[in-house]
Amino acid sequence: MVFKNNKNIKRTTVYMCFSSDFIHNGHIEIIKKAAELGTLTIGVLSDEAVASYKRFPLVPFSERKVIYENISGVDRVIEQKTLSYRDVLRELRPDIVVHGDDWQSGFQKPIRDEVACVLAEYGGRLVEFPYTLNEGFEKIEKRARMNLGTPDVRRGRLKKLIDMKGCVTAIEAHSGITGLIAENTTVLQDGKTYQFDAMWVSSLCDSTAKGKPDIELVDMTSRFRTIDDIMEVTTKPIIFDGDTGGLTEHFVYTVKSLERMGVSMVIIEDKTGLKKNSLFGTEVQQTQDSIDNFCEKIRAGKRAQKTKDFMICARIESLILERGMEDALERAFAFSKAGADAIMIHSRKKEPDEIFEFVEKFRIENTSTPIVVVPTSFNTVTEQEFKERGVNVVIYANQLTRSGFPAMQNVAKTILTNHRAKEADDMCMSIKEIINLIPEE
Ligand code: SPV
Ligand code: MG
Repeated sequence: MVFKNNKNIKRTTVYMCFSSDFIHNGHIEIIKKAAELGTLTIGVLSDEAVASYKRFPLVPFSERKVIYENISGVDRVIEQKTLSYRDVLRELRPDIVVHGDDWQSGFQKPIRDEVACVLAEYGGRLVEFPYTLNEGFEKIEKRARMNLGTPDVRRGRLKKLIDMKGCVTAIEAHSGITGLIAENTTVLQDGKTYQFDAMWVSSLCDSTAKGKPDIELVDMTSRFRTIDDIMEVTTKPIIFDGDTGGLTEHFVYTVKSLERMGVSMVIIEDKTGLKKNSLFGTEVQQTQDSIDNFCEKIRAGKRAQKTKDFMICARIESLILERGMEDALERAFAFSKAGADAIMIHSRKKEPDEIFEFVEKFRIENTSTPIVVVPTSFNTVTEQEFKERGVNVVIYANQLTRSGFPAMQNVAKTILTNHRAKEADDMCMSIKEIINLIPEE
């Protein structure tokens, strides 16, 4: 008997998810096998999910989607917005989920376990095929990472990330090793992966690492050396703390050098004369620059840069120096008019109220210039709340230095107290761990 109308025959439905921006024969093989099991839907991980899971995608979602749509055996392609399959599976209820068996251990194991639980809710099945390591693919992946670290590619990525995510995070780095922490630390929570988006080369931490006060004493050549150490081992965008920017005549050279190196943003603060750290507030003598002078510095910096990607952020110290909200806002509008690509508003109050008030009032007149905050004092606010209020960059400016230093001091004291190192051993990484921490190429 021939079925003329087979609309009512339900085919087995199959689901797979991909994050890769390159396709190799291993992918094609597993897609072929999955398609043999039923009607195959491919989930392509969104750009934001890929960026926070492994690295910034070199091929955007729209193009990755087209690639998968054109592979034979694929029925349709959808966007999967998180590393977690939960929402997609509850919506599509595929009979089968296909994956390589490599996720049975390691970072993706919780994702796999969740898939198994959700499938169990409605009687779905997990089919795993042996994972094949593809050396060619590994090489391409390595090259992609190297590409992300080159000056032109790295520089432009901060702007792209702000556009993509609305609000990005940066953590301080003052050496190769702190750069690696900023680069590689990943947390998997509720089916989502979290990483820092960028690095902050803080004047406070760069100076502290060199045992010097944060008063623009560490010269630019030395600060650039720190950037270079970090850049050599990382790929994430860099935001540079340019202090006051120095003399306008000097600042233009700083802009050119930073841009050439592949730094994404320099933040300069509207102070003049001997700069002290902002967290001293009014306890020390600090002088705010005039609006006119600082606008001229911004304009000169913008004229000096060569690319569209490099950003100059104007940092306003009015709240730190207790000059009032009106002064802070007047400066913010003047500085953005002078060409500043972003505005940083700083405060040393524990309560975030004055920061929130500033953001709200600034956003009434200016909805597009990114706002940067450094919540060292007002540290109870979550990134989500900052984002909802209109903040675009959240910088964790000094936490690695503040945590590393006491840990080292404690070990030094323990050795001195015991006249040997045994008692300090539990406070230390093992020799094996430290040797393997940084793999040789
Ligand atoms: C830095 O990290 O050097 C800064 C931020 O400029 S703050 O220390 O809060 O002034
Ligand atoms: Mg600083």
